[in-house]
Amino acid sequence: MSLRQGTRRIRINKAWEPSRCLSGSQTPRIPFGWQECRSVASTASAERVLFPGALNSKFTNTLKFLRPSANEAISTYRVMDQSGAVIDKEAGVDTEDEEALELYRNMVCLSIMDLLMFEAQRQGRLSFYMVSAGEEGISIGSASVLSPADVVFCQYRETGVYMQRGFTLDQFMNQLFANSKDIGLGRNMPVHYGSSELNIHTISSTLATQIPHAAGAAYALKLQNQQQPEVPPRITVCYFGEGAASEGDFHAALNIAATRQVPAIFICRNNGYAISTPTSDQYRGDGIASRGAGYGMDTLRVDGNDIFAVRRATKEARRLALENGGKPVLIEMMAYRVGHHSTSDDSFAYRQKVEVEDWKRRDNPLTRLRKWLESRNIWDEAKERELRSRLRKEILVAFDKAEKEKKPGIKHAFEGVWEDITEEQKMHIEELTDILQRYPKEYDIEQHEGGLASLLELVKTDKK
Ligand SMILES: Cc1ncc(C[n+]2csc(CCOP(=O)(O)OP(=O)(O)O)c2C)c(N)n1
Ligand SMILES: [Mg+2]
Repeated sequence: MSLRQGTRRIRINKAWEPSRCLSGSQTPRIPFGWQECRSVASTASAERVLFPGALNSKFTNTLKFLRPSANEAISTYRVMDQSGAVIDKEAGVDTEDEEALELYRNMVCLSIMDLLMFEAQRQGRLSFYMVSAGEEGISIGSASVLSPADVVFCQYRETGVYMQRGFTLDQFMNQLFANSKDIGLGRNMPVHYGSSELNIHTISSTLATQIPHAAGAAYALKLQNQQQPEVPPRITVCYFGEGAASEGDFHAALNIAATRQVPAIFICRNNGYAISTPTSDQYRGDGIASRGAGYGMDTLRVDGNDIFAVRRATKEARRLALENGGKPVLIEMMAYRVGHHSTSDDSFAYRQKVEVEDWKRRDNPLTRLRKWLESRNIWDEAKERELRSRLRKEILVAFDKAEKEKKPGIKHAFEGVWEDITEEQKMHIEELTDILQRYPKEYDIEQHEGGLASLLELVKTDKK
């Protein structure tokens, strides 16, 4: 099988060659990669279905519907139990003590930042915020085993991915305050971070749009990986919630990723809720993992409170995603959304407080890792107190600095889409200048870098 690219033909995957596929006269070889077959011919005596749409299915005269509710639910992969004890001592945790300590520090940092930012929003100092409580292990654990060159697409509850990849406290705070130092120039709402330097696409509020983007980017990477064999191959990693998986975009993306066999990991954070909608109202099947199997993908369900399981699963998924030139993998990470959906939500309007308290007490990615660290005698209460107090200070220093920065120049509202300012934009700039000058009390333009001059300069410097 080959793809046309200009006049060159690029070899994709040996297993796709029609000569290696079934023909009616051959005895089907199972488990041959039947999904990859392209040409088949049926014979009168065939014992298996050879319609092009469902290859290699045995004929049966038993009338029996598939009944998923009668099956055992898909198992959930774990490395350590709730008390932090490793289940398979021989397999261990694949993590050195020093690395486990770093992961723990990042998880604690994220949880403290979340608490402080949530409070800051309540004080009216930030306009909006979303916490990751209960899901710190998923974002930090999975990001910790990726290559920095892998291309990441997030939803919005993956602040830990940014933190693990090196987004600094200053960068978080500058984005949250939409100040002049924000990489996004204050154009996005809080927590919708982005970093080309860290290979993470900017977050978009519109649910699930990142999933087809990730499938498309993975297809581009598949071609790049083949064209540049001297460069280490890359994959895309796409995060989304189980609620986003109800969007059509999810299905379209997984299907195209599967049919094109692209190197991608789709990580679903199943935290039980899509704002106020519980999973019981979102789907009737066995979570999101059952859908991966439906699209013909390698799929795994993982205990998201177990950072070692998250890491091992993601590492193996990355290896699989690069097998035979590429294939998509789905991981469903199970969690519980401990916090409210966002600062605009009061979750006790639709769930019992006791349910949340129970989850906080019963299981948590931070306490599990802490128990493991303590069992190895590399962590204790004194270290915990010192770490928390140091991180709290560091976060507050970055917060104060960012709060004092000026807002981005108003000109940025007009830049970045067209190469030159258009005639229509010039009209808008004139109208805006007029309004800002007429209502100085309502619009404090001096808090924006360059004040009104930044806007006027935009029209003046435009050559056309
Ligand atoms: C296309 C679209 N529809 C609806 C919304 C409103 N909305 C924002 S977040 C959300 C819930 C998403 O839930 P999930 O994907 O499970 O992620 P979680 O918040 O649980 O992390 C909804 C419905 C939106 N942003 N975009
Ligand atoms: Mg959810």
